[in-house]
Amino acid sequence: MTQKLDKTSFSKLLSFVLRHDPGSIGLTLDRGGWADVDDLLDKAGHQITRSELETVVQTSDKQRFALSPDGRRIRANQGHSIDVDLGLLAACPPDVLFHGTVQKFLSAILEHELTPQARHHVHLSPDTATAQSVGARRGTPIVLRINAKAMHEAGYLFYRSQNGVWLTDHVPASFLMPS
Ligand code: HQG
Repeated sequence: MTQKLDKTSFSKLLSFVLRHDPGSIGLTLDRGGWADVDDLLDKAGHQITRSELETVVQTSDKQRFALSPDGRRIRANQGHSIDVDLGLLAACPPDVLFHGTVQKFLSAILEHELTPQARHHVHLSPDTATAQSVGARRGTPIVLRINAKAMHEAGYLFYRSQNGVWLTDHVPASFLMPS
């Protein structure tokens, strides 16, 4: 009998497979990071139905996933460590963006820069509340303020993912603003 997964567990499985390791279930993504939905459901062992998958996509608190307009393909909106090209266009960021982190990373960040670590980009939030919750995943959150306007004017590129996360390659410490 096929084992069923609750929606949170399936969302975590989806994040892992679509962002980090599609090969773990024998799935292949195209260059844009898209997977065939039927293939995904099949390779995930039919632990979830198509309509449950659609509910996971629609109700994901951070809108982590997108279905193609015809509903036949799915991809993660951001957060990848594998090499995909989301086709995002550079955009003009708000004047200030925020990054949630924790104390143990602070000295490395302040001495050097914010770096993407395992992901493609540094993830920046448009508001402090979101940055707080990002940092809180790791402990007591520290919210850094980034002078995105100055970075943009200096030629740094910014991208806005489909779910409203701002992405950039790195943030030199000189663009961090006092909070
Ligand atoms: C830190 C979640 C040492 C950085 C969230 C962060 C977000 C450094 C960690 C999304 C550093 C990387 C991304 C440096 C940065 N030295 N540490 N030079 N530069 N760091 O998870 O931004 O739920 O890759 O501060 O909500 O925490 O997955 O990035 O603490 O939107 O959809 O290195 O992931 O979304 O951690 O989170 P991450 P993040 P999902």
